[in-house]
Amino acid sequence: MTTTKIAPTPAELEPAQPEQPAQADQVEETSEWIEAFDQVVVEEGPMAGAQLLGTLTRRARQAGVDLPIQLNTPYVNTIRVEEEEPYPGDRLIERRIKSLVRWNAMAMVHRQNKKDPGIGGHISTYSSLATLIEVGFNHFFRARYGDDPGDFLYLQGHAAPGIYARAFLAGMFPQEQLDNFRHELRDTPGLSSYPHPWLMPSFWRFPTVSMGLGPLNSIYQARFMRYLENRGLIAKTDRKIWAFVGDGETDEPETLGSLTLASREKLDNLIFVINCNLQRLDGPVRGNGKIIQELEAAFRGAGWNVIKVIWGCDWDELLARDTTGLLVKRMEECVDGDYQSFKVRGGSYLREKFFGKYPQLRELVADKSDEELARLRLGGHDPQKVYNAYKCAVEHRGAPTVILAKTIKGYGLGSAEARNATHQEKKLSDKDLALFRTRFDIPIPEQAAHDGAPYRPPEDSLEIRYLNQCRKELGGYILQRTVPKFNLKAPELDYFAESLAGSKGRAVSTTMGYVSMLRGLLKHPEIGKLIVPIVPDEGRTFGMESIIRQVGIYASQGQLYEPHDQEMLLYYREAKDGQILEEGITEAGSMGSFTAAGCAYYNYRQPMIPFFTFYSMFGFQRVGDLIWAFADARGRGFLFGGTAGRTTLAGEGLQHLDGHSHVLASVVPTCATYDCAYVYEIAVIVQDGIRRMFQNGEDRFYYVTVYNEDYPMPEMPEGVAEGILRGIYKFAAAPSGKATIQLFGSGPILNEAIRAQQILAEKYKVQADVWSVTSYNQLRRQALETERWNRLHPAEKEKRPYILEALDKAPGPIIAATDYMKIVPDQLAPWLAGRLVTLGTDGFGRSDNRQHLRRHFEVNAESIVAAALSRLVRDGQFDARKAQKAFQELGIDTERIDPARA
Ligand SMILES: Cc1ncc(C[n+]2csc(CCOP(=O)(O)OP(=O)(O)O)c2C)c(N)n1
Ligand SMILES: [Mg+2]
Repeated sequence: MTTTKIAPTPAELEPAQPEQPAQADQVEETSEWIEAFDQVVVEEGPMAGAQLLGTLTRRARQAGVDLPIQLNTPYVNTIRVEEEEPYPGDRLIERRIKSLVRWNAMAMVHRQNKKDPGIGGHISTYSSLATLIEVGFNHFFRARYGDDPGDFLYLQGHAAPGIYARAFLAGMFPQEQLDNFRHELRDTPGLSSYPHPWLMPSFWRFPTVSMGLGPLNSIYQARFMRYLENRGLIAKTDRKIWAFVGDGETDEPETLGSLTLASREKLDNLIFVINCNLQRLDGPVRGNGKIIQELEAAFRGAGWNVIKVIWGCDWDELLARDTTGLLVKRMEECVDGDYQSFKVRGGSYLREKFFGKYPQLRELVADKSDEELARLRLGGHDPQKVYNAYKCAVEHRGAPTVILAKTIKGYGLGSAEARNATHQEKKLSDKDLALFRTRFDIPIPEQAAHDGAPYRPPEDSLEIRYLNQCRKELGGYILQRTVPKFNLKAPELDYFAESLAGSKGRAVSTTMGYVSMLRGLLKHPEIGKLIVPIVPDEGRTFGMESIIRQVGIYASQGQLYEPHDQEMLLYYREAKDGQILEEGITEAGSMGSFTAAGCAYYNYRQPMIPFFTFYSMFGFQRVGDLIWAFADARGRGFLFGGTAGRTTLAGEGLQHLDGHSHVLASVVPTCATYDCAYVYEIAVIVQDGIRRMFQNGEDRFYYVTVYNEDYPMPEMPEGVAEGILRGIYKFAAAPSGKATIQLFGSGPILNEAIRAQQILAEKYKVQADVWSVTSYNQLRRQALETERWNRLHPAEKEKRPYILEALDKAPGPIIAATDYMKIVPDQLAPWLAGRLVTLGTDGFGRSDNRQHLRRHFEVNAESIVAAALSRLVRDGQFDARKAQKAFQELGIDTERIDPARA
């Protein structure tokens, strides 16, 4: 049997030189080995070839041969031409549709910038992405699986114009809306710059424009889909998550940081498509290397199925005709910076610099004109190649797939094509517009082309009918966000009776109280199964062992080992239908799960109630952008910041003591923030939160801080529920009933305020009321709202903000003490003019115990008393010398360094 040739052997490439016999022998020997190998592959198939190599590799390692780990394949397409299937669609019509989408996407940005210079937008990203998107829309992206919404699309944010242009062709937007791209605040609806569910709630589902968040969230989404399936909450379907990612975007640690989760969990419902146009904003992604090869190694190393789509069909013929192997060699020699120059400088340059390096290659293209060379198509622009890659990806089982598709940034944009500055192009010159119109056959008059007029063929045109028919076959138009009506009823407050009853004198922490409340919620007959507890390797820190035992940790493979602590009551239980998502040490990944769960009500039409509990210092500070995107996505759920406070977490120090997460949380418009002193406060907030988010369907979420200081939890006093929710209630009136001063406290510092109340009364005959302020932020928001109304309605009776309503006639100065920065209470300064004195924990944390930390930061009872007396002195209500004496009694060092600077 004769062997079919796979590629030339070294002997053929480098004929033996008679003067170097040793080297010649080697070349000869290598060629024999290769021929033998080829024979195995041809006669027994590729699997046999792989096995043989595997055996040889093991043998070599045993023999001490130091083999480099090889994660790269040659710089050619992964799918061989012989394996390709013919394209199932009508290429001509699809090209027409794609051209129209291209035109409208470009024209939308061009026109808007002509009309409103500087309004911005991007044209070069979508132009590189068009084929990758169009093949998907026409043949792959499923809109529905039975009653469930279909595939999920995470799209490169700045490719939005192309997505809008397609929606326009599909008849989803009228032309006026297209005319209002980046003009959202006009009389008629506009289009947001990027994918923002908050701004376009019936269109976008996944905010992606902050680079890296889309890929990360898509991985955790794919995992969460499996979680819901394995827990029997949704049907198992063949649904896919498609994440379109920029090659520059892969520089973000979030993009590549969780790849191994996807392979470990065998997420074959996940497909990454990386648009390798070799450029980012400023210039080449890897001018001196090859981003596709780098990513191939990274993804293969992480266990992904990698499909490279580098060369279009035009190159197949060249590769087939090249019997020297020099073409692949040349492809591998060139770096991305070269490839960019080949594109920018055109056909003759390509001939000289690429093919011209070897006479055999120059000869290979001798029959082609420079124009033909310039047009040799890349894989990512070739529907045939893209279709086959998608097909393989969709059919691949047991691992996620990444498609690395080589494209050209600014494809078709004339002089902007592939140039370093292309990312920032907003307008085309008249010449380029004319070229574009001709190249893509846009049937509009020249003047209209110069103005960037949109074009949509008639409804009964071939193009529109084809486009709609494809979508119909795939279940309908996919870019829609709809929110079903749910029949979910929040548990009544009675359900939380245990949390409301107090601890009967036992010293417990709010964290313990919260965890036991969560345990109760998990047992609730209706909503228990909807709760998704998420922890980033801090379960024990928060005392969650009992929950681990109760509902188990989600593990897609179940528990394959016998846990060493199996005999113990609270053993480490992993289960296929486990409910807890124990994410390991990744707050970002946990946010990915929180986002998937918090948006499940529309993505899966199955409301889920996530409780993500984390070290408060590693929340907003570390993953603030993911939280911002969660808000954009209209996510619902509870963030619990544990080990909170700058003085309550003893011993840990500067990087752990959180005195500012409430400042950071306050910036997110849909985040209601609460700093709780007692467990009943948490219960009231959680009960109401479930009611508002999941029963009433409000787009909001919660940030609640809980602490690890143990103290007795009081029973909930009568009539305080509304105050807890709105942000303030009187906790303890002055002993005499007639206060001259008000003390505000939050979290564990409320106890310091209570102690201060006693000291003031007993030692200095000053009567104070004590208030628990659960949320300065909520109070401020309500006050701002009231103030705005007053401002806009000067003729109407002025309304009073809730903070003033709540204080009513409570007299005297207010000393507000918090375990957070002073800016937190200071949010209320505009309404408490002249009355507010704030004590907070500005400055870096220290390692010490609570007593010393509170003295250092001046938030202990003694400091509160001192602040109260000092203020009374200034108001002429207390004798200055007595105050000074009091300072001494209280141990206040008046000359020590300001902790804010210490
Ligand atoms: C976190 C973040 N940093 C910076 C940006 C600004 N930005 C928008 S697009 C872009 C370049 C994107 O390059 P690439 O991912 O390769 O996408 P391409 O446009 O080339 O397809 C940058 C830096 C951003 N959107 N998000
Ligand atoms: Mg790029």
